[in-house]
Amino acid sequence: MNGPQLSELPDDAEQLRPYVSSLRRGALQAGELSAVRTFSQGFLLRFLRARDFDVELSLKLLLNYQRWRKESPEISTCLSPSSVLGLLNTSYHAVLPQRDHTGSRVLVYRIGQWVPKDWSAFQVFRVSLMTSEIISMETETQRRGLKAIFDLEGWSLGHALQINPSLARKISSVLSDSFPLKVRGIHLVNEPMFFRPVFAMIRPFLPDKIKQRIHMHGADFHDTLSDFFSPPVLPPEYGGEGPGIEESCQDWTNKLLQSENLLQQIATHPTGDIAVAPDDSLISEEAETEQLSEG
Ligand code: VIV
Repeated sequence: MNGPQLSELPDDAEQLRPYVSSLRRGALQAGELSAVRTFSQGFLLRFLRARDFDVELSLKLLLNYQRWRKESPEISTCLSPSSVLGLLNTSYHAVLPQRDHTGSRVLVYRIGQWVPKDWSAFQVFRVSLMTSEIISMETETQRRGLKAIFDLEGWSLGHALQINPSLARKISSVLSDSFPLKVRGIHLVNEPMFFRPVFAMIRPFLPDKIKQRIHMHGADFHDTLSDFFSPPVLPPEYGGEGPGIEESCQDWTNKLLQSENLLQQIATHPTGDIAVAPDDSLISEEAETEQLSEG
């Protein structure tokens, strides 16, 4: 039942090489990607790490990611932080400065800050996709995944009306098998009764593994959220001792704005592989060249 321990997974250049080659070969053989010459190793490693180096599952994830992008152009083709600056400036979203005790990234979404008449669900979705693209470049995040906290205080009918079955489908796909990030926890706080019908649209499409990782904390979330996150990780607004949520939102907004060019390149690239060097390049350029000439 249990997969491999993190400590047993390949880690250095020597060990990674055969996995990268084998996924690259699989991708080239897959008919759908035949137009693509090759993928960069940094890009392929995201998929391998997200699936603990199971090459077959990694290939499936890579194909799903490509399919999802194609089927969701209204979301995937415009990853411009400045185009949603008004939303970001309401302190809607932050990636917290500190990882949790397991090394996961912790993301906060304050849904109540989203005014549905000002911003479409597609624009809101794009914010998540931008953040996901950025954090999935981090080796540590590729290994340790993410946890998301959704603050649903202020959830209204106007929000609910924006979520139709097709969008619900797209939400469950990225959560399960269409984006190269391990989703290790989803925490809902302040969810009102009438969030249930929306959740009921998303839930059926989720695999059990993800369903089990969704926690509904309600309005008295302070006691239960602290079972999952230690005080230094969370902002005071969520019962912790870390920096305030507004400050973290501002910092992350700046980080997104600095990534404007990068994100636009990803959005317009046919496969999303813009071959950026990973944050801690593990395989030397030399090794990479060697691999390409392999065939
Ligand atoms: O985008 O790992 C009805 C996560 C999320 C992502 C993406 C990745 C990811 C955890 C989501 C979570 C948020 C891309 C890779 C699915 C975008 C959601 C956008 C919509 C419009 C927000 C509306 C509010 C939701 C609130 C509940 C959602 C949870 C049940 C996930």
